[in-house]
Amino acid sequence: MSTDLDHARESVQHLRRAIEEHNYRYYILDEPSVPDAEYDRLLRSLQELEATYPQLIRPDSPTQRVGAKPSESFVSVEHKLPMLSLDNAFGEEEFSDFARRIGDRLKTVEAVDFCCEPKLDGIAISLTYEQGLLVRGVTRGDGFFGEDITPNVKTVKNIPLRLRGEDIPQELEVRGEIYLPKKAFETLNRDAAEKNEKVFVNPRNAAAGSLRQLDPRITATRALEMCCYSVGHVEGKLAADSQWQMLQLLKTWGLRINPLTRRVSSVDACIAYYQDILRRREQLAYEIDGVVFKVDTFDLQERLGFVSRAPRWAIAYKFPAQEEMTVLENVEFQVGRTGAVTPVARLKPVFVGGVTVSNATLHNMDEIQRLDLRIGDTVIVHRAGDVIPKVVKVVAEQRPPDAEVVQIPTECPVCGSDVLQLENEAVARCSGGLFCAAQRKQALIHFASRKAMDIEGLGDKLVEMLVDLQMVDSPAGLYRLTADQIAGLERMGQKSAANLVKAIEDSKNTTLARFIYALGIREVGEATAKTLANQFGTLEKLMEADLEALEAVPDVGPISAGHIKSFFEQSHNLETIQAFREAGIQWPDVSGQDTGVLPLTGQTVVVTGTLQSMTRDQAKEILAELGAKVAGSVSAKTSFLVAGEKAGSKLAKAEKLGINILDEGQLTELLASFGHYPGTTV
Ligand code: 9MJ
Repeated sequence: MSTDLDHARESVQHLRRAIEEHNYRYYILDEPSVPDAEYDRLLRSLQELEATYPQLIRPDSPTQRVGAKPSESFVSVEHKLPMLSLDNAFGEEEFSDFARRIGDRLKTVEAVDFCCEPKLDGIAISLTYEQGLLVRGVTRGDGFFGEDITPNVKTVKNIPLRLRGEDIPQELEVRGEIYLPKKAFETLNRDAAEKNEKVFVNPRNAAAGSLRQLDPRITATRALEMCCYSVGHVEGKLAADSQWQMLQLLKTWGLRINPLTRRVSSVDACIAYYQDILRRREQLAYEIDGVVFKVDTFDLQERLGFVSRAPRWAIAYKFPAQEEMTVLENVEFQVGRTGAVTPVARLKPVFVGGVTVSNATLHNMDEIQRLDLRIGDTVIVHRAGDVIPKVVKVVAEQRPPDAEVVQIPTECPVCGSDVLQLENEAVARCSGGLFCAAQRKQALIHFASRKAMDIEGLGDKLVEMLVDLQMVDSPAGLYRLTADQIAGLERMGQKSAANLVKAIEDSKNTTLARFIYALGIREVGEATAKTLANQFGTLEKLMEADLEALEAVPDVGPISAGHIKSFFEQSHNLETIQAFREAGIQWPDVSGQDTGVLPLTGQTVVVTGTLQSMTRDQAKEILAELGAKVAGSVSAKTSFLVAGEKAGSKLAKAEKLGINILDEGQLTELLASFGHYPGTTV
């Protein structure tokens, strides 16, 4: 008869095999097949079983070492002091347990200061400086032996080859994390995808892959950075009594430490720090997966000591995982405004990045092929901040035998028209045009949107109803709706119906730029619509423009020029425009078009912060209509920045680049000099 112990032994063996396999994929192949959260769960289950049944612990259990064996391509070096790992806390309760344990051991938490550091998600590295000179860079490896990657480490630009400053110990081992900033990761992957080379699943794997290059010239092309957070073996005197002092010392020697490091003196302040860093996570230039709290003073650290492989005086308080595993239950196809047929993943609901996710974007069929995705597959879903969740990887070894290949439909799932894929285009499109209810709905939603005709109260749900009930078949049809018709709809009363009819009526007085944007011409966004309105001045001139004239417009390339021209060549579009005119849509002609020079032509402007006399969008609109190019971010090309209250990073960047900055008063003066006063429109 099998006992609990037998059962536990079996589970332990199973977990060890799985963890060893993940270690190999992660450390040796740089290609993990499961998300970190899943790996952490496996390791935890094993730790818990071994804690309950200590007789099952073996010296080679994954719980008994820090990582996997170093690769054989580099020389293995023994760390003079082992590079230990940190215990993790998942959730506030586990963090409070950690703080309580410290209090119990020291008989107080009142007098304990904590050093708080963001937990970088990179590769742990040890640097050895002799007489201030960098002599060695070694990976953590299994914590006891690592790989000597000195030539690669020397290519990391923010690692000093020689330390500066005073009182440097004759031998100093500094530890920290080498990582690839998010932007550099995206660029690296984009370039790799263009060349059909392997893309990395996340910045940490990209950093690992970059450091693992046998040819340091390749490593040198990767924009790696290092941030330091501790010292290892030291010969000579280290003039610091605490983690905080030590970090300041490292900084004076020219080593980078994290500028978000803080020292606090209560457990509540630690929790506030965690929450603050969690809030800023998305804005940081690099990935972090939690924060680390360390008892600050070295004498208290010594009193607390270590348990097996981790210090008792430190903890990594992890953020909710941004990657999780789930099952792809189906792939459905959605039809967008321009007919683009986009695959959407329907997932078994999974909690990731702080919310339950059941849909994820798949972009296009190329993406499905690149991922080799089949229905029934176990997949890794990534969700960061407010961005749409994304399927990043298939867990190939968990593919069921009946997993189904995804086929793009040959007919539109909404209207049944042919789905066509043009050469050189990644997306397939429904050829139904406004015959397709999906495209009609999206065209209406776009037409009514705030930056287009701005019809307040005409939301997505209402548009769906109007199209489904065949009350409106094109944007021009909106202008024929009566209050009685609308009042008959679900959840619509006489009052809201009357309001909507008024909003539709009010939208008839618009601007040329809004009208051009509302037409929904491919590749013509809000900014291009404004430029076109400014350049051509009247709709007639725009409709007559040939490719050459269109391409002469700033920001209009050959592709958008082609879309604009063909839009105005299609008879159904001309009929629609005629219908709008007949419905009474009108706008004033744009002045100044004859010379093509408006007061702010040639100037690139950025608007940031909160303005009092107008919204940011209104400010942008007026600036654009005065000829300025309104950009989203500050660069050396920015002519001036308009900074309202609570301006943040854009203001800081403009100051750094020495760019002209206008406050709201100066903006109002500038606009007034061109005849614009708050509350008026162009
Ligand atoms: C990271 N990953 O940012 C430690 N870490 O301290 C920080 N890691 C650490 N500290 C002792 N900030 C062992 C690991």
